[in-house]
Amino acid sequence: MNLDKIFLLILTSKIMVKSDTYRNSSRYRNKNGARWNTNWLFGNQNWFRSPVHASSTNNRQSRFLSLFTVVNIDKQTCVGATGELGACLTQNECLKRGGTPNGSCAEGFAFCCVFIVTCGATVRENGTYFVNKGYPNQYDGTGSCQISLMKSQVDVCQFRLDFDQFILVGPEMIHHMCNNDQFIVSGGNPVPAICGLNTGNHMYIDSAEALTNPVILSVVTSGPAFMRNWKIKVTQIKCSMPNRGEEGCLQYYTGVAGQIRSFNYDPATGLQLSNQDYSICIRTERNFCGIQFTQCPDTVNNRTQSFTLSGNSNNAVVAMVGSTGSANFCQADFLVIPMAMNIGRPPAAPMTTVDRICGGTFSAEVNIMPATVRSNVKPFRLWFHTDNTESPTDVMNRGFCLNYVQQPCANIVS
Ligand SMILES: [Ca+2]
Repeated sequence: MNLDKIFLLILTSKIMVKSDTYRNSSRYRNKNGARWNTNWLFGNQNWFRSPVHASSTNNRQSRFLSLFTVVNIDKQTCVGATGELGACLTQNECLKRGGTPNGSCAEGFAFCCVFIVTCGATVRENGTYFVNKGYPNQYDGTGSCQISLMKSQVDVCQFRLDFDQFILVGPEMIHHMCNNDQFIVSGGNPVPAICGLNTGNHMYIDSAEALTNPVILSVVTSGPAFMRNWKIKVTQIKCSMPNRGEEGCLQYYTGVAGQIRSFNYDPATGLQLSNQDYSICIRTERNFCGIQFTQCPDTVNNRTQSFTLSGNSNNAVVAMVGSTGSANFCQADFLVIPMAMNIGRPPAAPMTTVDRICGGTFSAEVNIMPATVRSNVKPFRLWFHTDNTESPTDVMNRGFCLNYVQQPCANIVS
């Protein structure tokens, strides 16, 4: 008899005990006088609810039906003892699939099976964590560490990468190129290489339904000593899942309000990365028609540097807008917000909006004062572009951090 069967037998006994306990303790009558029990198993987890007809000869049969229900709901998501998400499995099944039992679940009868891999692994499990060699210790080595992502099921369309920890060497100071360390994604849609500090950020990688080639995640490390650390959660998303991101969006946000940051944005040590080209999408929530953006607070620098895309950010730099003009327009590095306009402006005729915004201040007008910028066109989608040059014109630019709030359709004045 294998471990799985033992597990089921134990579970059966447990259900019997529970069922009898509840039969004795929680018997009710409904309005017509019929007696019934509501039998909750696994308490707060709400895994399983089964009515038990107390006076019925079907009691035993009912409990056997309950057993099959329990078997079917196995493999629920659980939280492991060290905080990672895993799948609730028997120890046997967990080890067979290459996982690590990490704490218990199902009231102690199963294990929270966590999948953690490092260099050289081929991943087939949804919810796998890609960590640096020696994790949870930091890594101070050089070389290339890569894993291959295979789809866990044929109808997977996307991989979501959550950077739970992402500390690599940042870009060089002159042109902000990731020359020492790089995180590279290949095999899916084009993804810009990134480096530096990206903890808390994320990426979506599209992989069309019919595609079977692996998506490769690589961390290349080189240069002087540096204590690196990475832990990237890889979630596989089926084509039909409601949490699927819109196609072509490297970043995808949901919710009425949130925060968007360029890669390696950090008010203290971060620098805007060169050679970026990607789109950032925000799901339009129900009954919302517009979106507003403001710069994040910057508690580190005297003058806020939470939107510094071009110019010398050691000094105050105005907002620059548009793609042409005699001065203060955006050609090298910019954020595209379609039909952008500052709020609080009296409507002009014709209405003046811009698409590209750059410079060292966030505003849809050439101005030294930060503004709240709105866009009333759907979908809510931004594009970020940087070239391969910074110095000597562009110095100490940090990229952007913006807070967004969607606006109810009722509030939109066209
Ligand atoms: Ca540039």
